[in-house]
Order: sequence, then C-alpha cells, then structure tokens
Amino acid sequence: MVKILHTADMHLDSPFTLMDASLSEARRADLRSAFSALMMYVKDNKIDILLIAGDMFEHEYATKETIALVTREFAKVPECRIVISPGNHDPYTPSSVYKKCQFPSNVHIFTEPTMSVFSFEDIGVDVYGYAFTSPSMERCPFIGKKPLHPERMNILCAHGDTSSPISKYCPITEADIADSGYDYIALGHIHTGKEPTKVGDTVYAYSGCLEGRDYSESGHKGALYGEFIKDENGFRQNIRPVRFSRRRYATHRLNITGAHTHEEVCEAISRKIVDKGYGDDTLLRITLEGNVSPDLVISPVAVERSIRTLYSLELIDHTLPLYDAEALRSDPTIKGAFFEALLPLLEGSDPEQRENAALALRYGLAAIDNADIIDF
Ligand SMILES: [Mn+2]
Repeated sequence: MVKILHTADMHLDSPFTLMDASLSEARRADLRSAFSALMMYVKDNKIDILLIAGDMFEHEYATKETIALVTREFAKVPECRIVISPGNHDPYTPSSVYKKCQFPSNVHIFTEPTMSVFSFEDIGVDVYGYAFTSPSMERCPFIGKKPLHPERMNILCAHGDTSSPISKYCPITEADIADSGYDYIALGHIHTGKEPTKVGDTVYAYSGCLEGRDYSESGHKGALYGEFIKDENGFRQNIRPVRFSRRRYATHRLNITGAHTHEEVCEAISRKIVDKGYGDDTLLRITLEGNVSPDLVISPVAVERSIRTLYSLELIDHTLPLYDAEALRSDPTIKGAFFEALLPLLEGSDPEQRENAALALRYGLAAIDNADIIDF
C-alpha cells in the first residue's frame, strides 16, 4: 500500500488586500501554520508521496522567511517524496522560487509545460505532470493515451481547470481524463475542492485550498489522504479529506424583523453564532435583513465590537425601516417634509434606490430627533 497526501492552492504569502494590515499579516501566518500542520501530518503518518498540485506560492509576493520555512519543513521528511506541479500563481519561470531556490533532494519539481515523469521504482509509482511556465496555459498537455507502465501506479499531479473547456488555466475535460489511462489525477486550481470522481478507469479529485482566503471559500479546508493499492486485481483507492485550515469563513443572512434595540440585534446574532458552533476560528459575515423599527439605527462597528467570541465579524445592514407612513405623511414638522421628499424614491422601482432611500430616511429621522447614530 502506498500512502499519498494530495494538496494544492496554499497560496502562501497571499496579500489579503481587502483586510487591514495587521489582520492580513495574521492571516498569512495562518496560511503558514496550515502548511506546517500538513507537513507534521506527513511526518506523523509516514506519507510516501506528497503531491502539491500548484499554487503553493503567490509567486510575486513570496518572502524569504516563507521559502525558508518551506525548505525547512520539506527537509524534515527526507523519506517522503514531494512532487510539485507549478500552477498559474507560481509558474516555473527564470525568476520563480522553484528556479532560484535550492530545495532538498526529496523534492521533485516539474519545470516544463509538456509532460514529464518522476519514477519512484522502490514503491512502484510513476508521477506524471507538467508546469505552468506563465500565468496562463491555453491547452492541456496530457490529451490522448500515453504509454504508461502497466504494473506501476500511474498518477498525474497537475494544475488545471475542469470547469470550462475554454479556460485560460489549462482546460481539462472529463473526456480527457477518461482517455488518459492514469489511475489517479491529483488536481489543483478549484479552491472549493471536488470529491474523488471516477471517469473511465481514472479517479480524479481536487483537494481544494488548504486555508480559505475569503468568503467565497467558506468552511474548513484541507487535503486528501489516500491509500492506494495496485496488484493483479487492479487499482484500488481509499481517499478521505483531512482538515488543516486554521480558520473558516462563513456567511449568513439573518432576518431581524421586529428588532427595536441594539441589544436585540446583538442577541439575535449571538444566538446564530451559538447555534452554528462558531468560535474564534470563524470569520463571519452576517447580512441583516427584514423590517425594523425606524428608530433603530444599526451601527455595524458597534455590533462588531460587542460580539467578541469570533475571530472576526463583518456586518452588512440590508434591513428596511418599518415606518408609519400615515403618521409621517400628516406630520406638520420637518419630518413630514423630509418623508414627502423621499417618498418617490422609497416607492420607486429600483431596489437599490429604495434601500438607499430607506437608509436616508432612517438616518434623517434619527438626526432630526438628535439621536446619537454612532453609539446609540
Ligand atoms: Mn489557486
């Protein structure tokens, strides 16, 4: 039996440009920490082959410290064969980390955009692959049957895109996979992952990214651990996901219709957090919806500050005020005039304009009442 660990898309040193500087640095530390956890798993479980199917680095941002960490971790497992297929974010170029840095002798890196192979005869495995040598690759290099060694396990480790036949990131179709003759294809590029799927005689999977980097990459992330056997009865595999992510992204919509106070909003959010079991590993984005009292002006900053159990909370307020139109219409003060002025927008056909007008009404009425709309 051969033990493999299939990973991809670590995106070490990712800039996290949408976050403030200290949070981005903390998240980069999380990426490195997830990588170290993966390497610890390799060591503890005596993994025979670690397959890294591209985008290990964000090429233009890779730091000396991260490269030093990676080479140090790789050197700690000299008995594990580490195979790297450079992807679109870390292509093999003259200035790339892969070309410029010295990696330990157990590390095998594909350098050409055409097919090549690393043969590990001691364990009966051939690992095929290719490298992105620029940020895009228009054509899949493994189309068509190859003369594969019938007795060895034939694995392809590759960065490519099965989601579109016209992708700029090495388009791969299921027909290409079914035709390929490989026993297992370890893919990288699709960060959400794809569970092991059999087409023809070939099993392929996307491990997904090692650590989510934004709300589109929700939930815990990790790698695929596989136990592979090939004998006179053919190829058999047992593959399961292993979690390595430090944090997880989560998004929810929360209807707070009827809420009157800041405390009620916080309570509703806290209930959601407890229900879902979110803690200091969670970056949570909540979109508030529903109709609330026009006196309630929600300050996302104040709510975010009052809930401390999460790694981070981001609040988006899409609630609409439940105002008493009749009372406002007949209000003889400036409130009535303000309402009349906003009415065409409040009742207009453009939903974004309606939302903005509702927000303006809420802030305006609060300002007229001298309500403190920042801290309430
Ligand atoms: Mn990627």
